[in-house]
Amino acid sequence: MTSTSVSSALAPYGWDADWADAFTPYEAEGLLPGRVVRVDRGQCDVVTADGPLRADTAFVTPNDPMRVVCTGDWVAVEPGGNPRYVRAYLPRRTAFVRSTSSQRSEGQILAANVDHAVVAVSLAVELDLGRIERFLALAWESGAQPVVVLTKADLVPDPVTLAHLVQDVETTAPGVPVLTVSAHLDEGLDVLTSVIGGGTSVLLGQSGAGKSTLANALLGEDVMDVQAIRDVDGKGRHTTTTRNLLVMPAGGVLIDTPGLRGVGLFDAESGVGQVFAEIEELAGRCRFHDCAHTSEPGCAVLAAIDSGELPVRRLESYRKLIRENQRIVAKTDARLRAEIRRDWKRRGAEGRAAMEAKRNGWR
Ligand SMILES: Nc1nc2c(ncn2[C@@H]2O[C@H](COP(=O)(O)OP(=O)(O)OP(=O)(O)O)[C@@H](O)[C@H]2O)c(=O)[nH]1
Ligand SMILES: [Mg+2]
Ligand SMILES: [Zn+2]
Repeated sequence: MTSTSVSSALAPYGWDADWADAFTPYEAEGLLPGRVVRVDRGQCDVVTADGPLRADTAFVTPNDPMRVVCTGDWVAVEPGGNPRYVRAYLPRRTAFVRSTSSQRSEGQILAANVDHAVVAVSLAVELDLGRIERFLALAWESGAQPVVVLTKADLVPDPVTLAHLVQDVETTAPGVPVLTVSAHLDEGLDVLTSVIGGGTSVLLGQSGAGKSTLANALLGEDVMDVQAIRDVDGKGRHTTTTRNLLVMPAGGVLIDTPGLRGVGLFDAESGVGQVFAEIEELAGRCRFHDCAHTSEPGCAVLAAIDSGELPVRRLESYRKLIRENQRIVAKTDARLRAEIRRDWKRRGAEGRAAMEAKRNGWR
């Protein structure tokens, strides 16, 4: 297998010169490069230039939830063997991590090497701005560019109502594009197609938000399972159970994920800061640099609340997420956190600059 045929086979999956560079030492060992399209219980499906194959992850997953190979990872796989093992994964550029619901707060990596974190929010149910903020904090923290997609727009036929909902989400998500789509009416899909056309995107959101329906609509064929939910109560049934990575016909790669009931923050301080960028900006103008924005004189945050510029809900939500994050950080082993972040933190900043440039292009 020559490197040219490897790159032409894997380019649609996002393989580029930097990945090829990172892979060089493994190539010398005769290992195959591939991208993980699905993981389940110690096994993963990997797409390689030789075609799809199944490999065992025991070799790279030593009982540590943070070192688990996940969908989107680029890996070095043994060319044969039964079982065939994944021998290493390449340093991640980005990773979407949440804390697990367990009492011992551990991180769980949901997707790796993602450029756009697409948060799907159903318009069939009342908007939960706090939940959107939570998803966005993790999305920013991942190093990917967040995008909010309001799904099932056909259920809000009144354009004025729809515009208000979009505006509510926009004020909740500074710096984040907010799109509306209807998979059923085939509306808004073209804009989303162009957003996800470059790089890898992950679809995140609650069960029943319409992620798989959207993935199918973008793909133009029914690959992901979709299940009718009980009317419009928004309670999905967790139809998608494993993450799946799909190559889109117009370019780009899309990872569908199973709906998340809760997304706990995991060491997401800078992500929280980005979600509440306007509050952090205001805080910079408070008279005291350690202002707690409670009753201090010269507090720019309180002034913005008084003038109606900043909703009280936003400030409360900001405080809540900051506190939650501090609790998680206090409970988690510092070495482990450092390890998780090491790989993609620096690259995330570079990636964001590039994506910002691109975003300005299509907006
Ligand atoms: N009215 C309307 N319903 C939609 C639309 N897109 C999806 N739905 C419905 O929403 C329900 C859930 O859709 P899914 O695509 O399975 O949701 P999901 O986010 O993948 O759910 P999980 O896999 O459980 O996380 C299904 O009944 C879909 O038919 C849409 O554009 N309009
Ligand atoms: Mg699904
Ligand atoms: Zn203040």
